[in-house]
Amino acid sequence: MTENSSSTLGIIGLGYVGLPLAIEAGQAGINVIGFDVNPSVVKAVNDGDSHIQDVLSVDVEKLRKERRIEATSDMARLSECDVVSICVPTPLSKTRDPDVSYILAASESVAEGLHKGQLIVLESTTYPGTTREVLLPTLEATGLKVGEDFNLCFSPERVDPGNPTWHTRNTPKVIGGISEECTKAGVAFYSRFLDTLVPVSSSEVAEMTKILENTFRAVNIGLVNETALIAERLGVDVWEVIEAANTKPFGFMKFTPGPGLGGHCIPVDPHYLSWKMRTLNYKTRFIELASEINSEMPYFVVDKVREALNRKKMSVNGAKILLLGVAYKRDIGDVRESPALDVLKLLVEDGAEVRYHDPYVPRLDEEGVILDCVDLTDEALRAADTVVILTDHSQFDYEWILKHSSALVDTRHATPRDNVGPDQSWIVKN
Ligand code: SAJ
Repeated sequence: MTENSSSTLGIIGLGYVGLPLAIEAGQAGINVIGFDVNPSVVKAVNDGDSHIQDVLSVDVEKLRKERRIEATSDMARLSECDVVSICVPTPLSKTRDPDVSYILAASESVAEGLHKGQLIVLESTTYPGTTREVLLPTLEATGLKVGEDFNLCFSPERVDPGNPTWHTRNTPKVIGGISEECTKAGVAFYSRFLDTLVPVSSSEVAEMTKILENTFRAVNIGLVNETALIAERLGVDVWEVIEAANTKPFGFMKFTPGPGLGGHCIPVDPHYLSWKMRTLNYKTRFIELASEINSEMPYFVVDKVREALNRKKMSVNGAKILLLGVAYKRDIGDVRESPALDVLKLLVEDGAEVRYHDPYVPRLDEEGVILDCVDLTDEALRAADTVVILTDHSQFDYEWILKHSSALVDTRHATPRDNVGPDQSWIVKN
């Protein structure tokens, strides 16, 4: 089933993981049916439009015209697919526990249409054991047997939104099955349109690989944020320290401090492992500590704003503050878990009049924050009692921003500065 070119790939979830995967498979001559519960996403794909920043509409339209790709909300059509890739969100619940409801819903839909010869692959980041403990029972409840009637694997997505170099096709793809037969089927299929496959011995190894990758980032970002808090107290410029450490040609990997940890992966995924280990009576100390420090950074930024205003004999209450960048990282428009939202809420709570400009975010409507983007003009900069750089978008003219701001807090070391004195580590002008 995975050998002939007529095979059909079903992708559940046409987000920043599912849509790029659909394009790569379609361009390799595989027929793709995209499944999404969001009618506007389904319509966009069927109109030949892309709703994902890293995917060009022209690529969607070309595949649509070639009848290589279509989208639907009708999950019954999963039975038409030889391979199904599940790319649904894995958020945290309100109590910071894994919310695998999307994975459950998807696996139930897959089970309804499960038939002999199908390959099912879970790509959503989750705790080790999910594929075997959650998906497998749901699928085998149909009476079909894994490894004989169908194959089941885990293969973590490794999409880095906005990355100009690494894309779905050229990023090595780890894949681990419930059995060796499953892994072989997964490798055979994905090798048809991805450059490098990395088979591992089980779905748990593949699940754990992804969690390690993202925990590695969360912990190192936590380390560098704590280094910033330490440097502050020692009167040392943390950015100078990091640049100097980064000259070490081996054994060091540069991370930079910032306003906090954003995105729907790094702040979230490690907590899937924490939760799993709590059920096994083990405390994942590095994950908890990193989360504690990373969550402290928005408060640190607000303290810097307060300090900048204080130097002008002003209080936060009543101050006009302009935030530059609200996306969780540069050159994208995603605001999920963005620390900018925490900074904004804290400043508003203290009575500040907050406005924002972000070229990628025309309107903020997230976590109870509703604001329209203001134009970035020299008047807007001058009108602010303090300007705060929260996201270092490449298109900002930092010299011009520095020139027209009466006070400037830079949380990303984006503005050119002549001296690297510790008092300029964060407040670069006031
Ligand atoms: N951040 C820092 N300091 C750093 C690096 C990042 O404060 O040195 C912040 C960012 O500003 C952002 C957050 O951490 O708010 C996450 O940044 P990220 O660069 O990890 O970006 P994500 O979450 O979009 O994508 C990551 C992928 N990024 C990289 O590998 C560079 C990758 O780990 C995963 O493929 C992806 O999460 C995922 O989907 O799991």
